[in-house]
Amino acid sequence: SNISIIGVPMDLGQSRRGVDMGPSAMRYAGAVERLEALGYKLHDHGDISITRPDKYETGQAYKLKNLLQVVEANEILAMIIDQAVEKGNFPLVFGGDHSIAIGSLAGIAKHYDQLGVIWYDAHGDLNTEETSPSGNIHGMPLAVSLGLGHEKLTSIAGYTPKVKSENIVIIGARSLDPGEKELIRRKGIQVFTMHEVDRLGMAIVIERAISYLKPRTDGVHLSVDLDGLDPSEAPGVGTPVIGGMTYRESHLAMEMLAETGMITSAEFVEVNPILDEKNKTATLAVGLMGSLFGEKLK
Ligand code: DIR
Ligand code: MN
Ligand code: MN
Ligand code: MN
Repeated sequence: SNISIIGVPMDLGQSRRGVDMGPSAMRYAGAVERLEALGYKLHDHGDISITRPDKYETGQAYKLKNLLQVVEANEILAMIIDQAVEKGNFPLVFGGDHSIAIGSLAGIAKHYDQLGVIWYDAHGDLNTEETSPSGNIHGMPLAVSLGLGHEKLTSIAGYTPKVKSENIVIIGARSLDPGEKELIRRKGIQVFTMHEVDRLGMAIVIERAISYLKPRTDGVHLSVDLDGLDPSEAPGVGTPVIGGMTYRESHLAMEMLAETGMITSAEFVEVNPILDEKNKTATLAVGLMGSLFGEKLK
């Protein structure tokens, strides 16, 4: 089968520069060769071009940082992904900060009646303009995809919502803002925090995620924020949170998902080579891609 790779070299959805280099760091770490070695045919769409905000612009026009540039990038990404899915390819997106999940889901979700989402992240990314403590759009993509938040974001690709709250599973959360917790409770979103990962073990967490999503979805998008892993193993991220998932737990998760064959698209985001140690985090991400695409099964 075919994989469409799309790089999104954008760091405008958060405040620390450097995640815009994520796609080249993952390519440099051998992503394309790794997947080709597994027998996939790769279509590398290259990186989409990002409009830099005018640095002489006086003040922010919106509370949300770089809103117009983030919207533009996500509209383009959604279009490219839409075409990739149309062709029957597996879309694999290299971020970029996590705000690019807005465009990924916008491009994918129109092809499914019940798209599932697995959100592997230290954070919930469920903030809206009202609840966000930072104004950073990378803390909002899951809320936006549920149809909540700024209209310029929710209307990307011309329809809303992209996903339903009952089709979402969050894994690895350990830093949730008050508004996010409220939304999780109100919508009954399935969350396996680090407490559940510790208590149940990753194998059972993934088994439960699979048995929850399998009967209710017709495709599942996997969104991997590298800050879901512990910063000791994935130091090259903008917003590290202590106490994360290990290298081994993460590989187990990817391998178990590979066995089910239920993942239909994926993205790896928030790799920041400037904060990294010798490209360790991008290399880790590429290893996880190997497991997700069935290295163990070959
Ligand atoms: C925080 C941080 N919840 C915010 N979010 C991050 O700014 O909304 N997401 N780092 O990945
Ligand atoms: Mn995130
Ligand atoms: Mn749909
Ligand atoms: Mn995160």
